[in-house]
Amino acid sequence: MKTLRTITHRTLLAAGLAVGLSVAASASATTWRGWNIHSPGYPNSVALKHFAQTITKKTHGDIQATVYNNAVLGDQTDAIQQVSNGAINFANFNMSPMGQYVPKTDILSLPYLFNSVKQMHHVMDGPIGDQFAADMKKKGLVVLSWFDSGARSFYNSKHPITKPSDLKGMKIRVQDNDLYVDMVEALGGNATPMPFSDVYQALKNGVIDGAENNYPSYKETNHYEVAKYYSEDDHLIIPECLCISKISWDALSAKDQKIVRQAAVAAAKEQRRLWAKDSREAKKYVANHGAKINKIKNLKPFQDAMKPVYAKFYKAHPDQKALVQKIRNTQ
Ligand code: GTR
Repeated sequence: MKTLRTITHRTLLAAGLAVGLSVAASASATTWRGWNIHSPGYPNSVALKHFAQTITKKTHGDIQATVYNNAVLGDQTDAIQQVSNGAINFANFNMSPMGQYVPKTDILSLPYLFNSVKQMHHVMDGPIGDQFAADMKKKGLVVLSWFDSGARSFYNSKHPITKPSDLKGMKIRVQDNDLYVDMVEALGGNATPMPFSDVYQALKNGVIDGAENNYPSYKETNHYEVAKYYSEDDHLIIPECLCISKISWDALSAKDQKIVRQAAVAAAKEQRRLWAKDSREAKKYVANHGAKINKIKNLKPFQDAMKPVYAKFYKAHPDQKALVQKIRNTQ
């Protein structure tokens, strides 16, 4: 859970960074701060760094863009608001917590919505993705491109999961979105929403029994050390966005908007390429360092268990049923 100390610490740090930067930048240059949850070397971090460097280079230093890694500017939910209100200029966000801020994107957090990563890309790179971007723009976030984040599965410190009842009674960390609470409860577990950076300690201290994520994050966070059973149920294939604050975007000339957009498209291309490689390598790495991986062959019981999650979602958003169908029909 987010403590007051964490918020105060991060807010002060963010303010300090902002002051330091405005002193360092030349009088006429615009300083841009970018939020990133990951550590240097992670596929997203590498692509974001090149995005920032390209902008600085191609605007001949008129925009001095810098990425702040490891969520030092705040946790993801805070950062979404900060980009929206212009306190942070750009960011790479996972679409999971976005649903709380832009409800029309919540549909992306429905378990087993997509049947493959490839299909997710087709959807997000087409008119449906454009519609999500339009909804986000109304909330102050301009989507420039879509990143990959593979498929997420459950992992825990107790035993392998092969059927939904194996999750019974387990305390599972989820991201900040009510749909994930419904999802874990539908499987018989207890969902505990908490920021990404707190999960390792919580697993280590036994405050939670498990969490869920993709291989690159499972490796990056060292969660495999304290929750070694990784069971591939692929319950969530969720995209990520590279976005810029609408306030920053509107302040740009048409020429600079073109530079920024092109840099973002190139960043997504690079991120997806690095992602595919890193996912394979991360899986091998964790397996060689003690993780016990099992692929769940029969996903039907997991998919069937999600029926109440969908029913509740449709009750709250009857208009979204057609969109679910449209997404599923996009191959
Ligand atoms: C990662 C994702 C992060 C964050 C994290 C989490 O896979 O890239 O943006 O959403 O998962 O679980 O909090």
